[in-house]
Amino acid sequence: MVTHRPPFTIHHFASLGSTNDQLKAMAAAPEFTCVVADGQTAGRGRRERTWHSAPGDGLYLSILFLPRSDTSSKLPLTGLLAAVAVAETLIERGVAGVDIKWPNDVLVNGRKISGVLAEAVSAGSESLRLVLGIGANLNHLSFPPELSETATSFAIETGERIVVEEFRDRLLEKIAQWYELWRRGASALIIDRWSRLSTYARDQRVVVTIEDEKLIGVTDGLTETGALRLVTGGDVRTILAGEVTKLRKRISATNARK
Ligand code: BT5
Repeated sequence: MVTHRPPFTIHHFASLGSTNDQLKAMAAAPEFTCVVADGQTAGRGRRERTWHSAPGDGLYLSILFLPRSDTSSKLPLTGLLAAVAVAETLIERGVAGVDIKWPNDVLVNGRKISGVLAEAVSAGSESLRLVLGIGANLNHLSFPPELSETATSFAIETGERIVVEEFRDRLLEKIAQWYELWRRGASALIIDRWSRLSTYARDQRVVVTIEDEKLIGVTDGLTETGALRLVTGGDVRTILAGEVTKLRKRISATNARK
């Protein structure tokens, strides 16, 4: 079934392996094509991790963007803006305790409710093909044992159910607004909004795991391309990719430099 929600055209499926894979296979799809499935049998996270995709309970959505190829250094900001849009939609629907963990995880009271998988699939001469996949736990009342301590859902947090399409459409409106700002080069606005929504942005003691390396430091904001600045000892490291975990209490990055 195809639904139009300008600028988006949504292709709905009852079940797919992965909405990202389906959209990638639609080679001639125009910008703003979306793929949504009620359930996924092979939902993917980053680095070939799996995304638990219980049928009917969550939003499993992929969006195609065709940004100009000279914007490639700013591509990480599209993941950040997706997380911002998810966080805003949750807050608007009355969810308390919403946070964003760098770069794109949305948490509620410390548990993950949404994740983003951004994949740049090919570089043409003038535009890139970017598939932005978003998974959000909405009406789940429980999770498999391996996620029971770390995952949450809209229903668990609020005690209420939400119509998946209603959440999807509001989220898409917000993504369209933020993407338009991104396209116009308003990176600072996105970073500012992200930083206001995230307790990880500044003065947070964290351990960052990059492959086999572990860095302990204090967060000190994002660069203009969305990388995380980490103060470790006297150095400031720019983290492009890695797993961030909070360590106890917050201290100021200024003190961490001393
Ligand atoms: C992500 O990866 O968080 C990106 C998830 C993107 C899923 C969407 S659904 C639509 C589209 N189609 C796809 O195939 N994927 C996208 P990552 O940061 O690597 O986190 C994955 C980890 O989160 C797993 O290893 C689990 O620990 C945990 N996890 C898996 N499923 C979860 C869920 N439903 N809720 C909370 N945590 C989950």
